[in-house]
Amino acid sequence: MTGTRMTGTLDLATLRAEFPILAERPYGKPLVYLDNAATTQKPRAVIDALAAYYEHDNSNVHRGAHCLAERATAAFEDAREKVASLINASREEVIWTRGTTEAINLVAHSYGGDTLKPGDEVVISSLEHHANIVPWQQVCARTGATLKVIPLHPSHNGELDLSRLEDIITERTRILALVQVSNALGVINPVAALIARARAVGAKVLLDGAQAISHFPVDVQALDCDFYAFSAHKLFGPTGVGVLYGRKALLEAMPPWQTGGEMIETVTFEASTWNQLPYKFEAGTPHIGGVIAFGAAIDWLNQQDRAAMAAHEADLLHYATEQARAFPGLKIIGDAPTKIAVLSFLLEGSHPNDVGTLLDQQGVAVRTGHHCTMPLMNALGIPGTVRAAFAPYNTRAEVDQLFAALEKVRRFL
Ligand code: C6P
Repeated sequence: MTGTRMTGTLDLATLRAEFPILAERPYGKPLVYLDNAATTQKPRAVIDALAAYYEHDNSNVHRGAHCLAERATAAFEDAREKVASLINASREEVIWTRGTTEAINLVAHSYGGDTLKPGDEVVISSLEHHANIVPWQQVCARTGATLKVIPLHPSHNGELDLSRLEDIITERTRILALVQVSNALGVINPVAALIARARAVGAKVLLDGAQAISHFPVDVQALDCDFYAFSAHKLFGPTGVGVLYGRKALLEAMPPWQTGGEMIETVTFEASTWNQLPYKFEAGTPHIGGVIAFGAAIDWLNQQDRAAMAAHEADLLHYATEQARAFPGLKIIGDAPTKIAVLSFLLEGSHPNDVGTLLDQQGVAVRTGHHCTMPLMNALGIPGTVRAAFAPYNTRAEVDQLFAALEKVRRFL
């Protein structure tokens, strides 16, 4: 098959065949899907698991006195166990949310809202997605705490400037909320050094793992973080499902965030008491089918050779970066040495949105704009970028198609 080949133990033709959407032909052209940092495509196993839940088991969880409810509850809780073992946590430490955004809001409003005081500081970085900025702004405004930002390295290659870290993360720092991998540029942050500094001053650490989780194994114990947030839809699972990992002792001490059914132990008109973990943080009916299908995504992932996938992604990044460097008028934004397979760039004299539209017309799907990182774009002094984000099912032939399409864009613009 054109554009597919074996890389290491990765059989790309077989892998691609598992993703039905890759056979789509937008505008009659073969789909070249390079918007994987926004959401990955779903393998057949995940699509089938979602349909099977609605066809065979559809029921509410934890409350029905019937067989369907038991099956749905068992599959729902099974998925929690799968996440727990994926990230090396215990099941009570895995809270279902709607996504990374909701997971971070939970920590900001529950932990931050309950513990921050005037004089306290929350530290984030210049690379953060809005989801890891706005909740902290809100909670700082409410509690009187101050938000501080680790700046970009002056080279503007997308790395952080750690030269003044000891002045930024200080005895007053209560929370370090940090993106593990930048969605806009693909840069991998040196989280171990940053977490070590946070630990030295007694601060708690939240990692935004939205982009990291799909590119390398995550072990929350080895990372030594207190909270870890990610979304199922960036890890081959459905939208509307996310995970908050929290250290058990912290989750136990935190007040509930959203309240209502399921998260209570007892309710009277005067007062209520809370359910045990993890249910204390899971008010209302969750996205049951989505959670179960995410369990199928983890099963699918566990059957893959993740090392071969990572090697293939590294090859795609290297191959794409070489072509980008040779391409007239193309400037890579965030050309740092440690990156996931994301190529963010600008074409001289063209607005990223125009480039995106013209690529789309040739079947090449990328994301353009500020990537929900407006402060980062401001710091770099640019309106946005064109972002090609690769997944294991992408091929070198697709990289060639991207650059062939870009050549047409360059001539046109
Ligand atoms: N980034 C992108 O195209 P949600 O929307 O809750 O699933 O994830 C939010 C989020 C938080 N942090 C990071 C680092 C992210 O990359 C994202 C989502 C997508 O880059 C959509 S904006």
